[in-house]
Amino acid sequence: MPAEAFAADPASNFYVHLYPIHREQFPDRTPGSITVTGKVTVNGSGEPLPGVTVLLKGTTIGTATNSEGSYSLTLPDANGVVISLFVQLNYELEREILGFGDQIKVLGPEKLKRGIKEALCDALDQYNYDTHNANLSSQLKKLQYRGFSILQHVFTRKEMNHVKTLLARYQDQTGKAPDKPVYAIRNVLGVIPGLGNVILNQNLKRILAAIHPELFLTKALYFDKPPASNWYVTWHQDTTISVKEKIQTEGFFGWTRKEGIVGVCPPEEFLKNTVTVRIHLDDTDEKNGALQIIPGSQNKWLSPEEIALITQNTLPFTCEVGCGGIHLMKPLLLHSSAKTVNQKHRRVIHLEFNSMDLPNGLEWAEKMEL
Ligand SMILES: O=C(O)CCC(=O)C(=O)O
Repeated sequence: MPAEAFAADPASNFYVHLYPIHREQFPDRTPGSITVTGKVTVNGSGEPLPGVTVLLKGTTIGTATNSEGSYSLTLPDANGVVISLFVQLNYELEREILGFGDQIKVLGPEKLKRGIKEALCDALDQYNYDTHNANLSSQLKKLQYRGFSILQHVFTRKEMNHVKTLLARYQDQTGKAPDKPVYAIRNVLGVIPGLGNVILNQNLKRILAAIHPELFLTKALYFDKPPASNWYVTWHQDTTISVKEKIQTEGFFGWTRKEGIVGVCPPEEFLKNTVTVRIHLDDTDEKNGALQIIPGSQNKWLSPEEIALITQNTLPFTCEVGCGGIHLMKPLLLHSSAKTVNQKHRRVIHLEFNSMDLPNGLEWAEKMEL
């Protein structure tokens, strides 16, 4: 997809607009093809611009606008297509009407560039999500058999910026000194109103429903590794859940209370039923503390000796995830992470989901239905 999605050269009045087109914008398409329609007008007058060439990028498939400035182009349907619109007439193109299927957008001149950019970014993010995650069921099989799966582009840049703004505002309001930046926030959806609406987006809900239709949220944490509060964790499995109150119950042990949150190790079946979703707010790789994991180690609770034996004899996998991507993981998967070494943030929202009710009056601390 082109970064130079909108380019205009005022000297020659030569305009090139490239639009990524997303399949789902064409609900009525016949399988195997997309019909793209549109209209080009001049000088904001509504006067049609005939004879404008509309081409499928990189091909000779194209057409020209008719006497009413309209065009209709049937294109082969891959995961999406890019079209180029060439206007080589000696007019100032102030207004245009773009038609994607039945959807018509009218963009005024002052908003033209911003509007196109935003529409492009959203369409591009959705296009990227679709192309990277076309085969969701095989990605979810990986979660089952290898204990993890990485899905890129689940969130748009706009959504990620929104999340970062909410987090920064929270940090300002809670008065954390800049030299002691926040490295963790417990119950993050509870303490930052509005955050849940952004992160439980349609893409994530669809993924969760495909894993299990009755999943609900049980825990939400925020982690960063800011240079001034950098940290690491050694190899471990996640073996605790958070509950509202301590009630002694058979099979539940290792009770703790941290910042008012009660933690406990539940029977293994609850951990096996848990799905962890780590939403990455920054591009993450081994230089800024990406999670290391041992694929396939998620099937049983391991003793310290077993953990040492496995981690000393297995090459770990580094979970590189882009901003807006998610890392799905089973909590018993062995994982560790190093300090950042490049001064870059590594912000992650860590969510846990489950579909099982707790016994004996115990309640999930942060339960939220989807
Ligand atoms: O985010 C990390 O680097 C590690 C977090 C972790 O170990 C955990 O959630 O158990």
